[in-house]
Amino acid sequence: MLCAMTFSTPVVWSPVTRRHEPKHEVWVGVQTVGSEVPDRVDAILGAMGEREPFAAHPYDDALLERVHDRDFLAYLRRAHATWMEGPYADVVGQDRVVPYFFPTHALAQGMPLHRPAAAHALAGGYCYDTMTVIGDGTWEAARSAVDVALTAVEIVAETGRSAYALCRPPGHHATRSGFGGSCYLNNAAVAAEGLLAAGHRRVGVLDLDAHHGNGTQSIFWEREDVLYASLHVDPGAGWFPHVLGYADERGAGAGEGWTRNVPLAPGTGDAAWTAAVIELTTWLHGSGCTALVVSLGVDAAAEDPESPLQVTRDGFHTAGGVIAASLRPTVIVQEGGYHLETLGGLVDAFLAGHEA
Ligand code: SP5
Ligand code: ZN
Repeated sequence: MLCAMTFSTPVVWSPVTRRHEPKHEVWVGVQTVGSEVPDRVDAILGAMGEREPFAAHPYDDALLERVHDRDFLAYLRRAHATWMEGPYADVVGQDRVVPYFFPTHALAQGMPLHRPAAAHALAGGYCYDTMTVIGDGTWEAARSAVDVALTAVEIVAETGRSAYALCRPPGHHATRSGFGGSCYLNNAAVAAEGLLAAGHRRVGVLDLDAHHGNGTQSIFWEREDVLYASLHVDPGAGWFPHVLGYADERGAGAGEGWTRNVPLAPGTGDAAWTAAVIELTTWLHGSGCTALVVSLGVDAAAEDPESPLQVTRDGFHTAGGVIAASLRPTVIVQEGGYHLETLGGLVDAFLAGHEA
């Protein structure tokens, strides 16, 4: 007799994602302990139970180059080696690339800027904060996270069901030509391109991370084939990324109306958070998306040190179920989540809700 089997989500990962070790992040001029640490990978893997792990396959740069500028990719690939040729490690003991100079509009005032010669000046042309350092292994880890995402896309394209990509470092703050917010390469955006390449004509990105995914939003801002929907702590209440993630951002040009943001007040818990998940999932489904990328940050959790949202395991379980009931196939891409003791359980709760 046939019995109904519960679907078990395949878990794609790569040991290379552990190679990025930020060690520290500079915040308000102070060196603090890094939050986006390699232990996150093991915390999540340790909570995956019976789910089958898959090692990522290598992919060429074709889909990555649809998301990021070639100049940006060339910079990121070489940034640490170039930095180590400079005197920084000897003079100040700094073996990570950390920008100190930012050629923003405040400096340029509309004039054309020359490319800086010094590595310590060049970094601020690509990196928009002081928290997202580059060390030995950062490029290899970030590039392997893209392979993790693309392997999950391939599984989803074959099965028509869901797969979980244990990407690290995260990606949703990375723009076409810039990085920040602990993100270097935009794994979720590459996954969306992968789903388009697999034949989907309209793909939704649902961003559950506690922070607005400004990178993903910007990459698809003027596009109608990838819709971006995000719920996150209100940047207007003082939270990263500060200048983007407001409800009035709706896309432009061909993408006009295809971006949606739901900013949430600090302290928001399960009820309002899951209501926003339902609202945005329903919108993506109703807009004709035939596949979904979930940017699964679990830093909206009450225990998380990086956000004031108060979501519980129940909230993540409910979100997983809501998404499964509405829109498949789904590539679930790991973003933030920093409380090592509860991180794995939160991802497990989302996947269990998704499998139920
Ligand atoms: C992917 C993701 O969740 N990125 C988070 C980016 C927001 N980080 C803001 C950090 C603000 C300062 N936190 C102090 C931490 C001290 N170690
Ligand atoms: Zn986050």
